[in-house]
Amino acid sequence: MSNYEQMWTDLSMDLERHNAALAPLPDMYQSIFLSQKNRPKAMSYFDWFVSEAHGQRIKELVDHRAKGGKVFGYFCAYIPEEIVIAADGVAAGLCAGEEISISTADQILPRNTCPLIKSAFGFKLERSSPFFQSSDLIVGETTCDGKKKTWELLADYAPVHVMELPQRRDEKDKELWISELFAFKDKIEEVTGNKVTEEKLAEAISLLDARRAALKRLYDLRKADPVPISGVDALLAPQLYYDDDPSRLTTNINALCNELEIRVKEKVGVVPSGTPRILIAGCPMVLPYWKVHPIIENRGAVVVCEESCVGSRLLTGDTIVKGQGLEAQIAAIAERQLKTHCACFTPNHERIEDILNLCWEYHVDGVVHFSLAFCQPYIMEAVKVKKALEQRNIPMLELETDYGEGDIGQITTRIEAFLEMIRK
Ligand code: BJ8
Repeated sequence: MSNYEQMWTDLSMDLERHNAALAPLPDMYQSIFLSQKNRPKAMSYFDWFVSEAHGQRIKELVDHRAKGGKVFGYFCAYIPEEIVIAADGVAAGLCAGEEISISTADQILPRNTCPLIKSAFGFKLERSSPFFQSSDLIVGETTCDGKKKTWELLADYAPVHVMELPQRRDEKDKELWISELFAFKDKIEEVTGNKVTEEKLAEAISLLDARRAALKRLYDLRKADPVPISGVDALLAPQLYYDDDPSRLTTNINALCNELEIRVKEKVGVVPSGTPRILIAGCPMVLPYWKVHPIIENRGAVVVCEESCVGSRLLTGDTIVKGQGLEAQIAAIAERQLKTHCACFTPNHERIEDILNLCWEYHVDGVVHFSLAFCQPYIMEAVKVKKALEQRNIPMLELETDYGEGDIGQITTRIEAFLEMIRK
């Protein structure tokens, strides 16, 4: 990584803070990922990407900008990457998954703010994220209250564009979202100086449909018993979704799936058939947040699916364009996106149905509902999720946690008790 110090300096980064953020990762990666037995060979690409996320990937963004291209930093599955790509821009998921920057954010943000928001805000404040430092524009959205108010504060430190995401899914809400997509297109055209044409948008739509299809293939393979890949390895694919080059990631997810298909055919699993199968539902686990999966998987269970925006909520299918022109394309993007059932919507019975379906499709023995601390939408929606699961006799463990290590002992004890109960 030291080869990149000049690049990070040129991005006006605080190298000391950045090095402190990176320092624990190699050991953590070794103990969580590389020490696993029987890993698919194709995971080597994911290992490479994680090791080069702040190196080679940032160099790609720097090179893109040197040629006049623009980079758009974002956090949410609702940000339409298709439009960015159609204007020859790059969308880059911003750093928001580490505890180290939280103390900096705490100097400004209220204590009861979720760690995802605090981590991101702190990274921007202390200039320790190369993704933030490479972004020409940060794209926010009106989802939870914490994010909504953070964009206002963040605008003092970087240019921000906020998309107004409706909180319901009626016709008038869909119209509002379509108008927001058009406003976003105008903004992207203004920043890049490039026109979003029907041809370019069609290309971008098929590029991202292909990436979604590859991820769906991977998730479908996790339905097998025995399951051919550990949950923690599989989690890397949706984590990279926000940061990697879409075409390269699609190729590498498909290469992984080719290998897993052989395993499934030959009934080769990472754990024996009959191992308790866990669905994790709730808040996104953004790179490099790997706190919960290893606790579950080191205790004789396996995570077979994540119902999350770093998981199955990305699997909204193909973008079905009915008709000609940008209007039809943008309406199709909106239609597809609104299948992402975020807890910021109300009512949100669709998400409960999704979770029930996933339990059935993935032959799940128990659900761990994962909420980040102070995330009102997911913490409150857990009440309804639990009730629906109880009616179907599916056990659920409710976890509310943060990015720190302070509660690992307590979480481990609760997960052990939960798995014990499932095994009886
Ligand atoms: S579409 S889930 S990616 S908003 S954890 S910041 S909700 S207080 S992340 Fe999300 Fe888009 Fe929805 Fe998906 Fe707020 Fe909760 Fe924090 Fe959250």
